[in-house]
Amino acid sequence: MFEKILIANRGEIALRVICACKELGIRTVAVYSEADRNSLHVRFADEAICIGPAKSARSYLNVPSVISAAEITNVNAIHPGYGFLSENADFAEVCEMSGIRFIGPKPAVIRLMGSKQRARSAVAAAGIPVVPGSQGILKDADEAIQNAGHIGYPVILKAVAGGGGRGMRIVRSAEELPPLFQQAQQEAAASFSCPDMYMEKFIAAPRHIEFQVLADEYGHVEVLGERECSIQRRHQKLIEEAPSPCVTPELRAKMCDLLRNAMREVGYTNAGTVEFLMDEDGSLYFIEVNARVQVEHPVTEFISGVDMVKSQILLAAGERLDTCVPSPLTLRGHAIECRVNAENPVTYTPSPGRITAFNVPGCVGVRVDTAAHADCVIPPYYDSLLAKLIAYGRDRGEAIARMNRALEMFIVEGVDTSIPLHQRILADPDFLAGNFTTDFLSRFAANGARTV
Ligand code: MV4
Repeated sequence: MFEKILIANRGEIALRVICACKELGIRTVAVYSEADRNSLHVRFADEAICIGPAKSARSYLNVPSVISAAEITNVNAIHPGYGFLSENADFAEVCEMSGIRFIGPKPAVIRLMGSKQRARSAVAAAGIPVVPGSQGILKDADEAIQNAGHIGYPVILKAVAGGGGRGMRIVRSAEELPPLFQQAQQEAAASFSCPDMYMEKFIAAPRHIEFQVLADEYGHVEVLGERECSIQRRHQKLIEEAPSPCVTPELRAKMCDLLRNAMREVGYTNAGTVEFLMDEDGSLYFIEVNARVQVEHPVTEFISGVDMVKSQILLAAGERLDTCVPSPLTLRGHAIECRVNAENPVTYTPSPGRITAFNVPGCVGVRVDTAAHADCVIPPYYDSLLAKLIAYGRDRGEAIARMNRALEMFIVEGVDTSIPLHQRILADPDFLAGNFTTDFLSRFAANGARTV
């Protein structure tokens, strides 16, 4: 087992990884930017090293700085958390070349999943249903028009290196394709230094459902069920739950079976998430794989009883899957996560600043993952996630009741937060009925329900 791990991240996820290390008896090294000098991850790690100025490009994203910190402190492994360097195949490769285990999939698999087009063909070849679309990279607008003719409009152009919705364009006819193709290419080149495009049939108002995978290095794969992530805006999730209210036990069993085989075939190891869109008929179509632990992993931890971050560490150290996941695996109850952001509730713009009062709710079935505390400062340089509030119950109703109670007892003063928005969503009849798609929040806002 590893003796010492460096955590290449900040905020709540850095604390989450420190917790897992402490329980495994592993010593920890925190890295921090000049803006995070007084953060809790610095306080709770056994050692801490400053890796640069506030801007993440010069600190948390700076590969030489992170690797130097790892070498100076002589760690055995690096946990990248989510965001930052977590899906950077080059970084994972540099770690391995420096004799430091990267806690995640192998560099070649991270690279495969980073190309949305290659990932799509790999999982399709392994038996996973994908959205009907183009094969390979689209050479130019003419080739795109040809493909769209076969697929049928509307189609969606996507950046091969994409993610987060950038470099995407919906196309409704051949006439409007050439300018949209050019725009999408330009955006992709600017955002990802790669202009390559592919195309899929556009699924209008889908649900976003993702399956959690854990795999060891000996061909064992387990799927810890799915999460429902349709409550989002501008590609930022706001509420996630497990299980999804619209996945039947039969569909879940079928998908888990398909995914166990497919992920073994592509050589996937460690933790990963396979994202699907569900159309109005209830069919699931693969869109991409996230080769990291996700923000919303606690809802899966609640229903599975599996500590996913501990599992990541054990699997990276070469342990077998059965040391992490009980066999047979049982999924039980229902969990919901509200992402409490430091943001203006009307404009959704970040609301950094000093927290003057802070009360964290608790009681049965409630978990709060946060690095914030009274009198701490939320810096403007990073994402606006202030806390993750997660509630568990025997069923969805009990989880929602506990979440409502916890939101009421969550006091944050000094910065604006999304707590009031969460309270309104949790009172919405469509949300309560489990009746929503990825456009729920934009409709919610348009209905005037957002006025504070
Ligand atoms: C789609 C789609 C409709 N049809 N693909 C957005 C981000 C990227 N990860 C995939 N995305 C989408 N791909 C097809 N073929 C609609 C979206 C999409 C979306 C997906 C998941 C969650 C929220 C979304 C919001 C807008 C668009």
